Amino acid sequence: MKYSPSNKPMIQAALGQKPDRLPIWFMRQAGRYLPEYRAVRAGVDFVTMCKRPDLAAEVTWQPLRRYDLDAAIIFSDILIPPMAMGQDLTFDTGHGPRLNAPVRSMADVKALKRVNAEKDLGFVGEAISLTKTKLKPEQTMIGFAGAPFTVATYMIEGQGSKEMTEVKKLLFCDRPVLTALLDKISEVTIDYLCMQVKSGADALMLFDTWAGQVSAGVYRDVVFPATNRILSEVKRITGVPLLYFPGQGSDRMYELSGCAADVISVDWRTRLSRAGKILKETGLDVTLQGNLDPQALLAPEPELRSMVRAMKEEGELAARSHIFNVGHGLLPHIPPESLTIVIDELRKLK
Ligand code: 1CP
Repeated sequence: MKYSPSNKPMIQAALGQKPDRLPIWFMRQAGRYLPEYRAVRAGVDFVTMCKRPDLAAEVTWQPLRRYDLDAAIIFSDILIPPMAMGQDLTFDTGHGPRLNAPVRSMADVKALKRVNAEKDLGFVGEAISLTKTKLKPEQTMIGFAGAPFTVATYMIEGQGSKEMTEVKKLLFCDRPVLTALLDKISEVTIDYLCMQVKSGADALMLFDTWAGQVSAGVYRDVVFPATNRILSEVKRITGVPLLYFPGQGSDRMYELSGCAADVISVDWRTRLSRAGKILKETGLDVTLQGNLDPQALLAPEPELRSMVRAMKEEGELAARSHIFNVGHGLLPHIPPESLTIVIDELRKLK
């Protein structure tokens, strides 16, 4: 069957149309809160799961078997491209991701491998093609990557970091190294995202989880240009709808003028109505995605239903269109039944 973008509520909403029903998906909808994910993960390390299209597709499908969702997001990680650039990626239990050989000098940036997206990251494309074979025509296949600054924080620190001291050292004492790294990541990411579209991705999301760690001025001068270069290029080449998550807080919303994304994903700290207002003042007519606090999924059913109803009402007024989501990724301790309740409430409303 031929996919027609106009049949997909999520694509319609992303482009500012009003679909027949509110599109729903959840960031990190594949993951440890699902027993069936933990069962697959028990036998395999995380990187192997990402590299094997059969396993990546299987865990991507898992939430779609349980829930009435409008989108699948390919199971992978924002740190897969740095691996192709030559850093070893490991996930030790109890720790987050680790990348060896941190990038901290111009020589380190120059030593990074040139990446051929089809050859070196083709397993992600294969996982996307395979996943799509079992999606309904109205469901959207989302591909993704990390935005350059967020990916760079891991490449520089070698792991997740609260203070980001090594990143800040480059930012304030050796900025050409940081910008050279951002350029390199951007080039790889453009090819990587285009390859995902060739493999079947209907929409793409760029995650800038750590964009809130710099001042507004640094964001505007250093972080955003690298991000927006990717968004503009990928838009020009592929034309698919683009979603951007600028991390936590509302301040970044003021800095997005000229942003080439179709959808801004809002974290739960900012009201959708306020995000919409700021973005309009910035000159952006975009769709909003979000923004339930993932911990709200712990709430008793009546409270959860009422929060979700209020969010839908707010989303309808906040922007040209709304895609329901959490404000950040689902957490491992979330009861899977809570998602059923959220979806049931939203579908009852329309
Ligand atoms: O132990 C496990 O099974 C690993 C847990 C896990 C999962 C399920 C990690 C480790 N990554 C993922 C998948 C993942 N990561 C997806 C898949 C699709 C889905 O949403 O269902 C996506 C989109 C990501 C993106 C990602 N990885 C981001 C950006 C979005 C966000 O949530 O902020 C970031 C910052 C990462 C790095 C990462 N990978 C994994 C962890 C625990 C982390 C965060 C580490 C840190 O806090 O620094």
